[in-house]
Amino acid sequence: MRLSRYFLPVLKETPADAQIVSHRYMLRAGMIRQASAGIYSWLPLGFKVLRKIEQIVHEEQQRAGHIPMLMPTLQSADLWRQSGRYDAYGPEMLRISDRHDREMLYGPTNEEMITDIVASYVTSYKALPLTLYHIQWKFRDEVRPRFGVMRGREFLMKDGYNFDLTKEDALHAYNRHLVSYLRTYERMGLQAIPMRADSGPIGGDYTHEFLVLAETGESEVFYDSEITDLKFGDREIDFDDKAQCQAVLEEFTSRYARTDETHEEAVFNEVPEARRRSARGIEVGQIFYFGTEYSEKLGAYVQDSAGAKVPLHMGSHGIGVSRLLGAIIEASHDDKGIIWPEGVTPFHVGIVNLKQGDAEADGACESLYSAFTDLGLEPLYDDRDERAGNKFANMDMIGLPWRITVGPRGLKNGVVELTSRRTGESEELPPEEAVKRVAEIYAGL
Ligand code: 5CA
Repeated sequence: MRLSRYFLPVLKETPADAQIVSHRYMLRAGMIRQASAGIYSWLPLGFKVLRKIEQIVHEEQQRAGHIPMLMPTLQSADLWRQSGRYDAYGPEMLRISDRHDREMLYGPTNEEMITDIVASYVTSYKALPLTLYHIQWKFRDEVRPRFGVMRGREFLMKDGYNFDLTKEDALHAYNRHLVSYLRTYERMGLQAIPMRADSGPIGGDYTHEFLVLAETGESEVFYDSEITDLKFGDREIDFDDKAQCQAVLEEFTSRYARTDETHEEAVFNEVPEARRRSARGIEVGQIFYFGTEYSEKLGAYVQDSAGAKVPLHMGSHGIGVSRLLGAIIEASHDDKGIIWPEGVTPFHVGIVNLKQGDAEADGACESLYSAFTDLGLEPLYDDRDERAGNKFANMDMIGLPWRITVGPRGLKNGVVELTSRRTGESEELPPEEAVKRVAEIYAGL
C-alpha cells in the first residue's frame, strides 16, 4: 500500500477522553472512530488488524477440529424465554421490536440459537462430538462502556459451542479449547494466563478466564509467578487425544491463578511468598462447561448407542476478538506508539523515502515495494512529500515492527537502513539483504 493513496487519519493531538494507552493510540493511529458510546467504526488500519486476529482465531479453531459457521446478530426473544434468560439477562440486553411488534434482541451470545439449531438436526450420538463456532458481532448494553474497544457495547467475539454425548467427552472439549487458546494467544504475541473464574450468567461448574497481565486491566488477579515461565510454543498436539489435552491443561492450570471472584487467601498463602503475585489483567477469553441445562430447556437430545434418549452435554467458549486489539497494544507499546507483534501487524514492513522526488530514492523504494509484494508480504510505503521527521513519527505511532529507510546518502554506498520498532536498533544493508532479512522473519509465522 502506498500511503499517499491510503486512508490513514493519524492524529497529532492526544484525544482528551481516552484514559488508557491502547484507546489513545488506536484513535491517534487512525484505527477506530467512535460512532456512539461503546460503538466504533473500524477504519482501514484497525480493520486490517481485526481481520488478522480473526484469521488466527479461525486457523487455530479449525486446527482443533472446530467447525466455522455464522449465526445472525438479531435473535428472537422466544428462544431466550425457553432458556429462562430473557428476563434474567436484564438491562444489558438490547431489546428491539420489529414492525409486527415481535420481540427481538441483539444477541449478547448464542447458546440458545446454536442449541436450537443442533436440536433441529442432530438425533443420533453418531453425529457427535460436534463443536461449532462463529465470529460475530455482539451487543451488551454495558453500564459503563469505556477504554475504547476493551469494553464496548458492540464488540466482535468468537463464540464456540461443543455438543457431546457424555460429561467426559464434554470435558475433553473443554480441555481442547483451553489448549487451543494457549496457542491462539501466543501467535498474537500475547501471554494469556488461564485462571479459575466465576461462571456468572452463563452458569456451570467449570470455567477458566484467559487474562493478559496489564496495569490497566479491569480484573484483579492472583497467581504463582512460576506460571509466567510457561510457554506453549509450537508443540504438535493431537486434539483428539484426550490424555494429551488433559496433560497440557494440567501443566497450565495446576499452579495458583485466580481472578478476585474465586480468590481464596488461605489457599494462595500456600504458594511460597516470593512467588505470590497480585496484579491486574485483561480478560481476553473464557471457556465454560455447563452440562445439559441448555439442551434440556431447548430440546437437544440424541439417541445413545443403547437407544435411550439423552440430553447433550454442552460448553461454550469465547474469545474477545475486538478487545484483543486493545489488549495487544496495552501489552506492547512505548511512548512513541504501538509496537505490533509480527503475527498481527497490519503491514509487514514500512518503507520510508527520505527524499521523495529524488529519482534514485524513488526507484529504490519502488524496487523494495515490488520485491516485498512478490514475496507475498505487504509493505506500507510512505511516498508522501512530507518531512522525514513526520514520516518517522507516523511509522512509530502505527507500530509496524520493521521499517526500511531509503535516502540518497545511503544509496550512494549501496545501502538502506533496516530498523526494529521494538529495539530501535538499525542496521545498514544492501536493499536485497534487507528484503531477505524481513522475509526470513515472517517465514516462520
Ligand atoms: N457465551 C460465552 C462464551 S462463548 C460468553 O459470552 N463468554 S464471555 O461473556 O466471557 O465473553 C467472551 C469474551 O468476550 C470475554 O472473555 C471478553 O474477552 C469479550 N467481551 C465480553 N464483553 C465484552 C465487551 N463489552 N467488550 C469487548 N469484549 C467483551
